[in-house]
Amino acid sequence: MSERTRTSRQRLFARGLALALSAGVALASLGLAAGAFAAAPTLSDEQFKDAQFIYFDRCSGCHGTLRKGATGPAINDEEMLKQKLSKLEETIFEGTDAGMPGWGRTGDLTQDQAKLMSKFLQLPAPIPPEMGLKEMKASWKVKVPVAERPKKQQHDYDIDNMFGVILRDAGKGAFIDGDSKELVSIVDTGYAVHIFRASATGRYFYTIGRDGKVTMTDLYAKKPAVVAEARVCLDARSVDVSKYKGPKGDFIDKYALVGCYWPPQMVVLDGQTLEPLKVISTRSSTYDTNEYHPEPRVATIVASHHDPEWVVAIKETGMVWLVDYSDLDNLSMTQIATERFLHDGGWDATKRYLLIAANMRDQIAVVDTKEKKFVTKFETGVKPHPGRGANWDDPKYGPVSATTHLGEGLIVVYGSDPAGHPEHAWKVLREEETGGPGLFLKTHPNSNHVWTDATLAKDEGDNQQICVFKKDDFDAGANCWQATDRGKIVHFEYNKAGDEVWTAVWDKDGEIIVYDDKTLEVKKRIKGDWLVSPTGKWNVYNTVHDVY
Ligand code: DHE
Repeated sequence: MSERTRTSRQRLFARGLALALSAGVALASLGLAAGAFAAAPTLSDEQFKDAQFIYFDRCSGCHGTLRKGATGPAINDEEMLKQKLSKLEETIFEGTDAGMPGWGRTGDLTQDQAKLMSKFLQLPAPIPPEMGLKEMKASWKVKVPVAERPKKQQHDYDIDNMFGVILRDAGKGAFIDGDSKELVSIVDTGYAVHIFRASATGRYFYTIGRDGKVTMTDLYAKKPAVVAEARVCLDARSVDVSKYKGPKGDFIDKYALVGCYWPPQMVVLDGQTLEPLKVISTRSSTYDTNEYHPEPRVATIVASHHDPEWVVAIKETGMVWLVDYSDLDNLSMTQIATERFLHDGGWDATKRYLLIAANMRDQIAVVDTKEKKFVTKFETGVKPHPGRGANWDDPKYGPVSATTHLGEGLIVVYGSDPAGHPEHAWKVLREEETGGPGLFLKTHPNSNHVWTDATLAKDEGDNQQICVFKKDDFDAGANCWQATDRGKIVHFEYNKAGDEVWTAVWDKDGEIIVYDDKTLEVKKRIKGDWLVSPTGKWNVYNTVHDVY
């Protein structure tokens, strides 16, 4: 196919998508004309539409909407055409040792779907439409106006110890009372909802769906319910709020920020109503080669407690942007060069340093948000993935932080106290094996334990393990056990007191297992037909105060 033909074909895709968007159709359900071209496979419109949905659902998170690569490698259609379809199909079905899930092995794709995807990848990536304030506002709904919301909480639950739990495949969120473990309410969120974040007062819980739908739930209501929602991206993973108190508390619960994967931009919303207020494009150049990147996606967002700022990781360009929200009309921003392929991260114990994984570079990057400067970066292991991370006082090294890894079963502990322990700061101090390649780790200042999962371990059984390390005897290695005989174990959260740990059995008939953090005994197994594919879970107090 000539370059000219390709360009006009892509323009055609874009036009088709834009038209569909104006009709209010979701990205994932858009039907695109699938023309054939020399040497490339042919797909019917229906097949192309199905493949496009599967790509959005399973592949774009790692490989990018435009297939430019990030956590997974770039997928160039010309390169794909050089490969045998049967080989591509096998990779999609079986996965790779580099950490790509085998979508057939996990039961998410059939053999026919893997075959379909192998053909889809030999076609050029369709370019989805843009999205501006006009489209966002068309989707914006205030279900309970601010004036009609209760002045005080309408129930006796301790809001600080409530948990928001993702019901991923149901596109819902559950609110559970941390004391009684009683289900308080279930709300509709976005498709394949990704994370929850609490507002600065803890009154509201915000969710972001993979389809870019953001919702806010009022925990003061007798039965917590969504009070506002909007769709501000076509693909998204992150949301956070304004946490800076300031001299007059001006910014508390004032704004929310959604980070989009597509279009590559972030959106500031009113924190009380979710009215979309401002779009900030992330299209820019890579930190090192200074080349234009068409799809720099927003990964982690962390809200500063000491400045009116969001700390935003721009994945593909390797930049951390400190976005000052004190004057949206005269927006100022500090753009800090770190490392490419930024993914997830959080604060050190003092909430001064952002510790963020550049996962395809096997590094953790450190940003000083007080001095507003890059500090350093260092290698940890194959694809670090800390979630928000874990911070504690090590008896030998002082304040440390840690990460797990997507590519190997390894926990790495490094110094994170440059003021008190400069000799250990940003140096790898401890390395211990976990149960297998994992996604998350968690601890709490009141606990002697650090919990890790092994969600990405290839073999069933291995991915059902939990491993726990003792802070006062880390060298002893992990105490690991198989916590379930179905699904996968994923993600941990402590209760407010720091004496209980909640984890999820991630499958269709999910379960939350609540452990006594001291004895490691099961305290409660929360079950119910409503508990569909639980993944992340957040305690209100710990999320407001960034306790991890
Ligand atoms: Fe996540 C955090 C992106 C797959 C559950 N995930 C994040 C963040 C990003 C991200 C950028 C950080 C948000 C922040 O802190 O502001 N996640 C992605 C992907 O791109 C990826 C690799 C593939 C995709 O297509 O989505 C991906 N994530 C997953 C999963 O498969 C998980 C286990 C279940 C799911 O929802 O699909 C999953 N991600 C989570 C959770 C967090 C998260 C629970 C928040 C951790 C926390 O403790 O706050």
